Amino acid sequence: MYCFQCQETIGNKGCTKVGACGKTDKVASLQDLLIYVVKGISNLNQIARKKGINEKETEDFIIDSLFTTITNANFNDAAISKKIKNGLKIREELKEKLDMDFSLHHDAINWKAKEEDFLEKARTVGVMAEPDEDIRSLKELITYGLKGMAAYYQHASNLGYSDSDIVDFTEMALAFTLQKQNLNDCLDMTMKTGEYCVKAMAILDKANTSTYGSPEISTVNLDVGKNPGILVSGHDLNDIKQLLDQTIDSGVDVYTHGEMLPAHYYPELKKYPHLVGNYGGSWWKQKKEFEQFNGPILFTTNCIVPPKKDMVSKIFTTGSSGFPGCTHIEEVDGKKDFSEIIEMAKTCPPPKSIEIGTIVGGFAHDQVMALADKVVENIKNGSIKKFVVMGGCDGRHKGRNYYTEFAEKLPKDTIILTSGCAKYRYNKLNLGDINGIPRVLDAGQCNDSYSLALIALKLKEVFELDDINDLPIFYNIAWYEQKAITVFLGLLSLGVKNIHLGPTIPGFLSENTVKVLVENFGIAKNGDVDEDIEKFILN
Ligand code: SF4
Ligand code: SF3
Repeated sequence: MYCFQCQETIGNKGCTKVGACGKTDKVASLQDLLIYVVKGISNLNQIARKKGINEKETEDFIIDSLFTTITNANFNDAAISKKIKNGLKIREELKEKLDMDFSLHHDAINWKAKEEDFLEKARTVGVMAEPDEDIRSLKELITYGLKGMAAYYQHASNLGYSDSDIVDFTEMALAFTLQKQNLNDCLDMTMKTGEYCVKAMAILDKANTSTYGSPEISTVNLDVGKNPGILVSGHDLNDIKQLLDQTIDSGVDVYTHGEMLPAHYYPELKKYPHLVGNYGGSWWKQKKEFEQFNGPILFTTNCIVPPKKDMVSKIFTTGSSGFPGCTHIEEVDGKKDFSEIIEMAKTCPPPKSIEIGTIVGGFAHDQVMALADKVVENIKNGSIKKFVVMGGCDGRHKGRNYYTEFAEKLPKDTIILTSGCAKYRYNKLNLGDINGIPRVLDAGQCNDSYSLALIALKLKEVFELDDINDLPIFYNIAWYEQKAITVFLGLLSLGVKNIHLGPTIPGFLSENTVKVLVENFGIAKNGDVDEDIEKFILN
């Protein structure tokens, strides 16, 4: 295996024996093959589209496969093998429909092949198959942006919102990465990917707000109730909505975990009285916290941490997520039947309280726009001097203490705009408010970083600025997995410069790629807390 797609990659170079995330060599190899099959199918589907052939099954396969390979989403080798077989069948059907002779590299393997043949093939198609370090770096940057886009697109599509243009671009960009390329074309494709990252976040924003209403400022309980509970993790709001419907009057409460916290902000979800609170902290603390929860856990997406053996039976997965031994809930005719989880919850003791108090969130674009006059007034009278965008991911890396310390040491006239699970580093610090405006404004999940971009664009308009970079905003983004790359590319495409990334610069970026990003966009790694505050906040 050779995997360097996330921030935890070993030595900031690559995981080669086993993933720091817990991914085995076998799972990593099968994921490589799945991505390769998806790229081949994308190539074919581009030709098919030109002939007026485009099947929803093919689009769904491309999106689901990309999502499946996101860090901490799916560790299930059998499920990934099944997806590969399905892809190879789709490829055969496409070839028949096109009635053309294609001699693609992966023609040597077909859906009837054994798993060992898959693994042998996988060894030849991983990231190292591209020999040029810089081209490899950019091809992977594009692919990771597409993975995050696919995740956001799938959530939107689950709510009935789709845009073939986004999938068409995804296919085109995937096919691009299969071909021999030069540096300039790779850079152009990277920027183009950024534009589509914004489109994918926009369609998800539309899907979520049209279906569940615009997020409202909401106070979320951190303590537990007396009923048994089900803990829902991941990012898919359609899953938690179906579970909430199925648990009405069941005597079972529903809690959010990690990135599901923003479910509490949506009117159509917060209305359920048995959605009682948010349990625990960020994803990487789950091993200990899940045991204390007592009830079953439903993963709708990433981030799964490989559980202890005795917890496997209590963990359920759905959508693109998976873990060997955990029950996977499939969708049948657009519906998911969660009765097995609900019945299990009824036999479990209520969750153990691990914290008390509340947190406030729900500052997505509509809420901040509603506060716009107040915000502008506070900027004009000098009460608010600076905004810091601190969205992104959390993770286990020791250097992430930086973000807690940074939030604590920020001058009291700064506002933190956040989204994603990065917020768990500072959202319980009680940083106070500025004339009634909380100093931590949580827009929601990582995909809601779109809200942060809209807020910046609105401020630019209000202050009649020509350049978004003239705003008093400092971007200090924490990354971990590929959705953060999607957000990052989206921000670049919107013209945002001088983004600071941490706790490490992505290991998949070659020295030359980093140089290009530094020269053209002012990208930098976060540094020392005091120095960064001095340099970027006080100046
Ligand atoms: Fe390593 Fe991250 Fe890949 Fe897991 S996803 S194998 S931690 S680089
Ligand atoms: Fe977090 Fe996994 Fe990225 Fe959605 S849950 S932000 S890391």
